[in-house]
Amino acid sequence: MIFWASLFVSLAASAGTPMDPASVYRSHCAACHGADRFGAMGPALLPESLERLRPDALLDVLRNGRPATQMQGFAGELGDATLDQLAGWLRTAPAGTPRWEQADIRASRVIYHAPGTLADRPVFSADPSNLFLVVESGTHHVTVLDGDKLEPIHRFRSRFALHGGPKFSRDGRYVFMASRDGWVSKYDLWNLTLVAEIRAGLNTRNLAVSDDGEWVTVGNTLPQTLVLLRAGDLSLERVYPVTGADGKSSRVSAVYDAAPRRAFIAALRDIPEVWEIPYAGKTAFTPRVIGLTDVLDDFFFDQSYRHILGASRSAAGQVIDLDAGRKVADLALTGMPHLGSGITWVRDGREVMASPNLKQGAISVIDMQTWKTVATIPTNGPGFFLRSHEATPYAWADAMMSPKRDTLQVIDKQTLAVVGSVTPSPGRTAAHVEFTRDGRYALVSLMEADGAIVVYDAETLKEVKRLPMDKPIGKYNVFNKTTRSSGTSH
Ligand code: DHE
Repeated sequence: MIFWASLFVSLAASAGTPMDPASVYRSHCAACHGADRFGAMGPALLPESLERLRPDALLDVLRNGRPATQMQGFAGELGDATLDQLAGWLRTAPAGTPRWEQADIRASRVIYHAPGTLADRPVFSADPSNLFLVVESGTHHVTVLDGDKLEPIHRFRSRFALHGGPKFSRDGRYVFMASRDGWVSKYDLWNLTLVAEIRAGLNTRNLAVSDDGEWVTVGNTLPQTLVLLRAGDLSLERVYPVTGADGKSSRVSAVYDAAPRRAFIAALRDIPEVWEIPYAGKTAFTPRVIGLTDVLDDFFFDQSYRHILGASRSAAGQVIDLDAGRKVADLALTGMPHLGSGITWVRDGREVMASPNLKQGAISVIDMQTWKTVATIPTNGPGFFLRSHEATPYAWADAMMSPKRDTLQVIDKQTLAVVGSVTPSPGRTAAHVEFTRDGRYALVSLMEADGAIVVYDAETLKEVKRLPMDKPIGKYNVFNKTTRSSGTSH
């Protein structure tokens, strides 16, 4: 019966009469992407999940499939009109609001190794504190790299579309990764194996791990929740509906661990509030709500985690004093500063923060005492990431949102002049730098399907090595992340 229905849909659709997209979905997509479009073997197909895919890119996948995945193309089977309609339908919300309740979260949890069942020392000889995790987005894999030998020691499949920085436990043994589809994976780097996974939401921004290693908080956009998990076995502790003082609910912009405050800080996208959720002491887990005059789409903490430098997509930035619970200064920023990629260093005895800009070829440098912009460094074009290390005099900036997306510029942190550049592969996107533990080498992602991690000598800017990778995006050094290096994100 199902066969005949599906055959009928296929014949009619390929004959040029556009078919009802809901029935096409049921007959052609549901088996892999779930009857509810929440994802199964394939990723979720909800408007939130498809936000990042351009219309022509979505149609291309529907027509031609995705190489090296189970996703087949339907161009031979379904006509253009049907595929157009299907693409449009996938971008509309399902009839009822998608729900992902506590019971769904709990039921999704998979334990691969119970706590206490794996060896308490690394199963390899490489220095565990100088490992890198490289997220390869091509076919969704993660490579573990020995940061001394600059060689891969392991590679494993990840959930679909990991995004945001993986977060390490303080001792560097465990790493927690979030996928855009809401999956949280806990990986044991010493034993090179997955420990547990849970689906905390249907569409997730990022996650944070508490400094004491006890808690993981996940910030979601669908449903609009913050989810608190026990870090040990990823069991669910609590779900916070993200609802503001006026009853309006909000997507989460991002959640971070503010270690010196022993608290998670969540910025919200749709309501002008910041939530501080303490994880130690008498008021543990009860959010303290700080009202703002504008929402925060993107933000940066100073090294003490007392101040947030935040920006909304529509307006200039603001500085929020978390102790005082209010805005203390405006930031003179234009374009779309990517504060989340900001870094700090000391220049002329004063701490400065620098942020790339997603809309302008400029790096803004801000004095962390006066909050004034002390310089705007012109670059090749709008870029995503800025990186440095305590042991190098340079900061590296990409221009991946511009025609010069193949080149990274190297900026002297004292003179603020561009003093060099690298172009790993002309015409091909290169971005996101992370340094080895000692700051001697800079690793750059050549973000292409047949891409690479290109290793540069951080002093001479000469290429040292090229490690082939499948569309590598971010890479994360255990030491730099766990010691909260001021040259990288935390
Ligand atoms: Fe990201 C981190 C938001 C698009 C690659 N990105 C983050 C974080 C946030 C964020 C809030 C910090 C999370 C953390 O570390 O816990 N990113 C956003 C956006 O709002 C934006 C512009 C639109 C969106 O689709 O969500 C966006 N990001 C992208 C991309 O298109 C990138 C280049 C490719 C991809 O994989 O999606 C991308 N984002 C990254 C990377 C990090 C990241 C590699 C981690 C940087 C780090 O070194 O810590």
